[in-house]
Amino acid sequence: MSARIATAATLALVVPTYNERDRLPELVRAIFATYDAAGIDGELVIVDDNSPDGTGDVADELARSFPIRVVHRAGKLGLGTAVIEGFKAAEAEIVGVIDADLSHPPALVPRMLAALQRDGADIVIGSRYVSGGGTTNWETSRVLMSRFACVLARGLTPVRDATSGFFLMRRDRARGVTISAGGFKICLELLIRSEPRLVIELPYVFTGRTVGESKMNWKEATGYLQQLRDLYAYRRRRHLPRPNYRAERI
Ligand SMILES: Nc1nc2c(ncn2[C@@H]2O[C@H](COP(=O)(O)OP(=O)(O)OP(=O)(O)O)[C@@H](O)[C@H]2O)c(=O)[nH]1
Ligand SMILES: [Mg+2]
Repeated sequence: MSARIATAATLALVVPTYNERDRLPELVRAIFATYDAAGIDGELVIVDDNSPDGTGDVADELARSFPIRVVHRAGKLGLGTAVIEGFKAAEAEIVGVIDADLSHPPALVPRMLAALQRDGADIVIGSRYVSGGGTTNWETSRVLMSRFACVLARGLTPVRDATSGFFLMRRDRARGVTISAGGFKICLELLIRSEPRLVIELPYVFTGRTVGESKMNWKEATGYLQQLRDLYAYRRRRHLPRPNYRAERI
């Protein structure tokens, strides 16, 4: 019997899903088309929380045609822990997160990967709030809330879009990071607790969800305030220096 030596992929994108059955196939096709076009040896990890709409079955079906690992969790355990579980299930040394609702353009991923590999960044963030970035199809109230959330985080990090759900990082930096109970904004959590030396933001235009239900509610908002309180305390306790930081133009 001949042994096949499997080499780990370069990049693993994690897609956390909860009731995203209708959008997932399009996202998966777009991600692998981007990998192909850019020559990226990439994999995909879908972490589904037993979505009532059957997203988990759709993911299993897609895994027959694409190099996808599917992690099935018993119930809705939250976005933050889904991302951390996805990172653990990945083999690649560079990991990232992209939402399933087509809000984030996979076409930015090759640029993000280059910023990690070429420039030695520890975290690269797809950013709505640096020059060249923006939002479309998002109600003004959501934009204002999102901007306010980012302003509240400015005492923790120089990053303009610290609540972004679209980022890449080195997996070894995420290892051992324990996220706090209210850690819904996983990017912010990792930006502080993984203690990066260099963070880069790249602009993109976010598209508000066109299908499905928004999960934004008061519970999320108060959870975010708790998360901020924990992170400010953590940063003070650890006397963390601010990382080197730059925003790039596309
Ligand atoms: N596995 C898992 N995924 C989740 C959970 N909550 C949200 N997600 C997924 O995480 C991503 C981001 O969630 P969204 O609901 O789009 O959050 P948002 O962008 O802040 O708000 P809306 O787009 O307005 O709903 C999506 O791919 C969701 O399907 C969860 O509890 N578990
Ligand atoms: Mg969304």
